[in-house]
Amino acid sequence: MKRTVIWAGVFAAVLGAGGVLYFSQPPEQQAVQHPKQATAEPLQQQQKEQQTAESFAIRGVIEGFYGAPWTHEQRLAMFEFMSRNLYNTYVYAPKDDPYQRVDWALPYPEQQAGKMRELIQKAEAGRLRFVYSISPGIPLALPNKPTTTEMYEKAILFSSEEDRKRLSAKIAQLQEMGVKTLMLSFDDVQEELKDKDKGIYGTNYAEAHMQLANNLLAEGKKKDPGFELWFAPTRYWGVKDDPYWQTLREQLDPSIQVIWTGPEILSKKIDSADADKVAQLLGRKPLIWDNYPVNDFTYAIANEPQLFFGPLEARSEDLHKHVSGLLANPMVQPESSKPALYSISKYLQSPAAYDPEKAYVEGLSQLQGVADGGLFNKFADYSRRSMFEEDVWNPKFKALVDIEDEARLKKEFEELKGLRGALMQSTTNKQLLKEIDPWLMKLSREGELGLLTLQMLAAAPGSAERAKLTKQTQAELNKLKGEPYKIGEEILTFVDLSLQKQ
Ligand code: LTM
Repeated sequence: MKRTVIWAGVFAAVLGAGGVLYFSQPPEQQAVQHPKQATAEPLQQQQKEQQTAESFAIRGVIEGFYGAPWTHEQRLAMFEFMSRNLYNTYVYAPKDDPYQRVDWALPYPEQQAGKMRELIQKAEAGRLRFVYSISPGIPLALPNKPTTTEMYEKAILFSSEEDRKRLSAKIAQLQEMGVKTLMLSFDDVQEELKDKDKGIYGTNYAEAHMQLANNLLAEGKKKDPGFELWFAPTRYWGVKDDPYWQTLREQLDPSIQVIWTGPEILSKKIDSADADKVAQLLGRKPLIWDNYPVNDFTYAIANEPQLFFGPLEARSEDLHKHVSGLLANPMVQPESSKPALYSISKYLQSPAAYDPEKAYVEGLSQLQGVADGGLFNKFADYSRRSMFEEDVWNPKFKALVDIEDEARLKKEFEELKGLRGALMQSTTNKQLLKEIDPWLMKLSREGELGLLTLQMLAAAPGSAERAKLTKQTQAELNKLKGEPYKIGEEILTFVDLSLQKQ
């Protein structure tokens, strides 16, 4: 299979922790149990208590994006958020942390090991299973990041005893730090082996992957019988069989969880029928790696950075019965990810009762340090475009345009113009403000452009005034269209349409 780089096709239960618990109450009363104070009970036992027949068994967040990894403090804040919202799994997989990818063979120096230990302890105290992902393959080249000779040389040589020992030593260090579940990740690695390995495995790199995974599972279990291995295959999307999947289902130990991103890498829709087909092909229920609300590709591929505030959509309401769980890959911006992650937590707790719009509104209201929710919602309402709805308009704005309510449009644009200043004054969540600032600036300028457009429309057709304002509006529109941060596209479309009314 030939694959063009990146995030491959973009261009182109457990019942894990011990099984689902069925309660005797009717489903509507089967609310997922809220976390108690950490107790001496083992984590798996505590997690079982939060499980119902109506929820996904694994409810996770995977820090799996390209770009600056979250800081230690951001992760701790995310753990609190996750525990509050009944997630039970966090996967450490930042693509740009060298220790988990390019420098997989290097042990953590003592200071970083200390931080990692703290992270693992805090996760467990919050009833979160901590999963560490390690990715020793040859990284795939990205549009802005070629695979260098150094990266190639550092990648694992599967047939080298020395390399296998270095990997085992790294995993032993992780186990000593408290890692009980390891994810061996071969997503976004090259689909070929180093020359020396080719002599042993030929071109069947899948076989090399499976053997390594099975050996690591056996080794890990020797140290800790409770050790689990998860696996990110090189072919991690789609619903059709493929030689890699064939090797996987024939050779990979059946206890190993295998991740799948759905029919696509960025899947607009994930349904139970597809999950069933994939379960057959993988020889086990897949563990969904859901690429929402991740936004790394908006930087690297589209070069139009975008924030995704909208709720999760288009996942089947009985999907929890067909997969082992779901891990959401968030945005580079941790605070801004929380509204979408809130919606995902609602879906994971009770997919049949999930209401995206309700979850969207609630998710925004849960943001900490936002004194004026109305102002923030105004911002978020212009950040609703995503793979789910690529051309959707903010419905409140659309209503004003449809009824041609000039006075209210003017008010809206005035509010947008002043939005940045108003939010800066009323919001104490500085991290959130810092994250959204480039988009906030653009939206405020779109507000100004909206006002200019109304002025233009008010000038008499054919007049010199109208001609002057038209020129100014067009120039400002071109400028804003040329700027990378993407928000409020519907305003730009409105301006475009207004210019055509000459
Ligand atoms: O999705 C997977 C398994 N791998 C990568 C992610 O690391 C990346 O964040 C997303 C979105 O760009 N796409 C991938 O292919």
